[in-house]
Amino acid sequence: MENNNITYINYENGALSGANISEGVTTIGKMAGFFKDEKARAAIQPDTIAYRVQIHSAVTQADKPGTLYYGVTFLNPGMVGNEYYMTKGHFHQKPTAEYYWCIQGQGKLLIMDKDRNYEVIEMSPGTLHYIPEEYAHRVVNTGETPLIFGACWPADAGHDYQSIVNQGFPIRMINKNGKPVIEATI
Ligand code: PAN
Ligand code: ZN
Repeated sequence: MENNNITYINYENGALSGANISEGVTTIGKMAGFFKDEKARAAIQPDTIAYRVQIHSAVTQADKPGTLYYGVTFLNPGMVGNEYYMTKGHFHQKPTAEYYWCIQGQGKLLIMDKDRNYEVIEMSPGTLHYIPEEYAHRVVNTGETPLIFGACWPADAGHDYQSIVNQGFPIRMINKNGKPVIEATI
């Protein structure tokens, strides 16, 4: 029996239910400028869901230092041209670290510092990732099933998407002969 004040985590698929949950949806239509092949992106039905994020918030004031958010992202499998579905990616406005952990699926975590030094890190069920402060982070689903990952970050971090729109990441994950390969961004 569910108690109204309790939040539950489904340990199979990461889904949250119960109290204090909100959900955000990012469609392919909202991702103009993020993929290499903008023509291919624009040709996809704009309400096609790239990913959903459930957020648990017990925070009454979002910019209060010391508070936390907990989120779970459900990143669908799919391609835009030959590029895998991915999250937009962002820097935190305040230099704050974040934990990611993979619950289901297969993919890559891309991180990049201000000097555009980057790393490509394997994500598979059970992998835990500490994203240092001042590193942009993006997740790419290179598998054929949803990539589901949890996250926990300071509620006052803020999200800077504009730097990513302007400069992108130095690399992209491309499907070449059925395998994910790293391609340098020109
Ligand atoms: C995550 C991300 C989530 C969606 O909760 O916000 O995976 O990715 P984008 O925000 O890049 O669209 C997180 O990193 N929070 O800080
Ligand atoms: Zn973040």
